[in-house]
Amino acid sequence: MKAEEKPLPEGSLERRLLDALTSGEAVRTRDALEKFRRMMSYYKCAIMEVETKFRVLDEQFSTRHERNPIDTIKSRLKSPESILEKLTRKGFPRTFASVEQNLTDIAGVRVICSFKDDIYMLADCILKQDDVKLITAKDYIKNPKENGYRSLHLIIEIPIFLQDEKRFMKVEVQLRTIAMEFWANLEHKLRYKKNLPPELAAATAKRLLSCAEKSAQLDEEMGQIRTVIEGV
Ligand code: 0O2
Repeated sequence: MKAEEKPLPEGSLERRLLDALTSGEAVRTRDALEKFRRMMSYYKCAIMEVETKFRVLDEQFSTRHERNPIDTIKSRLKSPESILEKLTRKGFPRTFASVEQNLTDIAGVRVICSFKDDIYMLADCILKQDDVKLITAKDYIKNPKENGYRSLHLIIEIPIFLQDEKRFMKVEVQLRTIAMEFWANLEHKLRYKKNLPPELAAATAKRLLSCAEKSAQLDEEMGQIRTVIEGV
């Protein structure tokens, strides 16, 4: 025999939870969460597409020229907190449409190469592909940031093919050498050290700038040595 269902006592935690979950606001929250998950999954698919493009190029170079231009590929989806922080900081509306229109770095793919020349060679190969559209390019290798930061940044748009639709997604591609990655990771740590005394922060930034320059010289020289070795 089915036990008779007792109504939850007014004001009890269970009752309040049930009311909250069935309220209009909760339904809106659930819908928004579902929409957010779907949007992020499209960006995840875009990351997969871009990673594959780079892996295919690396594989082809490995068989054709017996070398791998890519050392590592690192990818990330921007966190919900960073998305909200960036929308607020830039004064954009905090809506789904605004994320897709205004933010170009929800999906990020970082391609790390041993040699600087391979960065430009890979960027060229990717941009020649007929399903890749270049939105913007920032060459922080030819024009390093004041703090010494170097990398080639491309914002590209690529199609992803879903069950019943094709969507165009933007992906930020950062191409850099192992030395540039090493430097950027250390500099990133400095940026988030908020309790560093100002004099020490300034001195460290100066040392980092000097390291960036030495590191760029090392990249240059290693590239020249490779050209000599491969030319023999
Ligand atoms: P995360 O966690 O890596 O995503 P904006 O993104 O609006 O602040 P902008 O001009 O759109 O700036 O982008 P920009 O300058 O092309 O660079 C964006 C990303 O490049 C950063 O993302 C970093 O990953 C990297 N980057 C740029 N400048 C520096 C730098 O001086 N030092 C280091 N370590 N990384 C840098 P996020 O969103 O800051 O972080």
